[in-house]
Amino acid sequence: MTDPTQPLSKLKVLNVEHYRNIYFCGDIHGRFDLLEQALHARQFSADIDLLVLVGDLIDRGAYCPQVVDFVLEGLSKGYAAMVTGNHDHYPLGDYGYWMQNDGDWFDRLKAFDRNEANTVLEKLKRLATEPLALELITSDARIGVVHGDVPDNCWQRLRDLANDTELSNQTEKNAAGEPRWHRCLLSGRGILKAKQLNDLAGLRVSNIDYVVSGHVVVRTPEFISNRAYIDTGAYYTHRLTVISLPELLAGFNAATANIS
Ligand SMILES: [Mn+2]
Repeated sequence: MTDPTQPLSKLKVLNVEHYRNIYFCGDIHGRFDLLEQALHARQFSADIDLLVLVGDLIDRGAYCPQVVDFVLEGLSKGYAAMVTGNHDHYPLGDYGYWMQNDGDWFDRLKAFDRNEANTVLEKLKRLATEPLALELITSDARIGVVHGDVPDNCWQRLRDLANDTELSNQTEKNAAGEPRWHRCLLSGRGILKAKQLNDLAGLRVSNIDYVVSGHVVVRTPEFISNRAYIDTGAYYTHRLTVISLPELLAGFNAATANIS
């Protein structure tokens, strides 16, 4: 089993050109029912398609263990790739903090079946070691994936941080289980500030074609500059966004056309 104190993996570069279809999925938050529906509607094939998750797999929804099992299987079989969200790190932080932040499903599971809860906790610790950022090489573009924000809106800065061995060995965490320098990656809400300051152009991330994120709830997938926000608040809106690569690229093209 994975050692939870090991340095977190940060940036993973994946060539995904060989998949038939690539889908990007917003924050699931335990809504395995919606995930199943969406994959069925898309005729998702675990043999030839890839599902890219922007993090926050657990908490709030009713089917957290099912989401965890599906994603763990997908990671090992190659039909899923993910970045971690803030909620995916809570199981490594203070228990009380997690419980106060929608982890109560786990408390109930523990009261009901302690052994099963321990098994699930081990799986959650394994998921928390997944990368904070993905860099996907597709035949059309290089696409970054993070749950929150990119440090300094510069993908090269992220690469440099990920390669910094001193930072990589840093295991100090806050109550939320997050190593400090990762905070903007996991919990950044730059889009809100940019909207407030009316500086949407400032959201552009340099040194990468496009960036896809979750964490901030939007009504429908929102495209601003070279960024896409795809968390449509599944756990309470009952709408989980699963968007294909061509749909995503069309969204970016439309956003670019609006600016010029
Ligand atoms: Mn989040």
